[in-house]
Amino acid sequence: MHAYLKALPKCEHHIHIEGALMPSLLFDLASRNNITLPIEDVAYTSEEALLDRYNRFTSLDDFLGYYYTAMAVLQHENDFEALAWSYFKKAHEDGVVHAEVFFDPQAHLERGVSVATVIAGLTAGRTRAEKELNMSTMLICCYLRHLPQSAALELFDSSDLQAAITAKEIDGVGLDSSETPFPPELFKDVYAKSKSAGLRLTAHAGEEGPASNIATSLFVLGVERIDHGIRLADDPKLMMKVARAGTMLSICPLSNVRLRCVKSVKELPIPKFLETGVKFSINSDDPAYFGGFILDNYCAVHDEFNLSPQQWESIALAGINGSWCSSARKSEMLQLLEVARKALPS
Ligand code: ES4
Ligand code: ZN
Repeated sequence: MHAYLKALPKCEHHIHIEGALMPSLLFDLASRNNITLPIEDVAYTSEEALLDRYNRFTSLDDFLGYYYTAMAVLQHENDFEALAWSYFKKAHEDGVVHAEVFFDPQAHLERGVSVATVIAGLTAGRTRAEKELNMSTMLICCYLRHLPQSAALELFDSSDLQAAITAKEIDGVGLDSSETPFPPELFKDVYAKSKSAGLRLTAHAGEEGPASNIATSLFVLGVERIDHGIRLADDPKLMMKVARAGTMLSICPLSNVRLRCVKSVKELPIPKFLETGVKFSINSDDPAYFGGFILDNYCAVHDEFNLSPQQWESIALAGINGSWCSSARKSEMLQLLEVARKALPS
């Protein structure tokens, strides 16, 4: 089944490009860019020590500390291109045919790296992936919820972001970082502006926070997709509503385990979502930090729930239909799905 899962044409909708920064590239860029990582933290003494620390996150905030610290090594356009390319190469090996990639411009702006630099590097990586790997890719700009909405509005209004929107280098916006203290409704205005600019909308909700954050993301922010959303199962009425509307969740199993949102993959409401007809895709979130890329996440779900090939096909199909690419690209991916189905040993 693992070979079948690898061969399935997969769409990734929940990958933070900064979360794909493997310790090897992190140390490499630190030395190239003369960046000193915090010497008081023994985790930064070697790749093994760092990976070991990544294995022991106590919460979303504990992880976010490492995630924001590591970004210090990303300084130049080339660094962002190298990071994006390293992710696309690995995703391609895992059978990803379409990737919608998050990035956190505010976390780079704070360090004096311009939005134009970040987007130029990521766009170069995408161009290469589309040409050399035949992957379709999109870019989703995330607002950081631990910063005030005024900062998100400032980013939205900046000439760099406006230029990227005009150049169609950005396809949508998301909302990430620490969820519990910063509910979705705080970002109502910047979401309304983003929608008016023709951007697609999604938001992290129901990861560490309650199901009510899923409802406010849908009905106050007007998102068409929910990132994580595992707490949806706590509210059966809302779950039925989401199922009927066909709204897709982008679920990240290994992330949820590593950040202690659930004790194990077994606790994830995946069978319930399948039963109720809630659409979802399976994703890696921050693969450098959570012990696996997308295929590892597919395999972890299979090992726990032993899904049938038909169920896997329905998950891959939901991922294609829930993507933000053109219908022409969706048709190509549906054909690839048909090829994978025919190759399935009966
Ligand atoms: C994130 Cl796992 C997760 N949750 C919220 N915000 C994030 N940013 C990067 N990874
Ligand atoms: Zn995420």
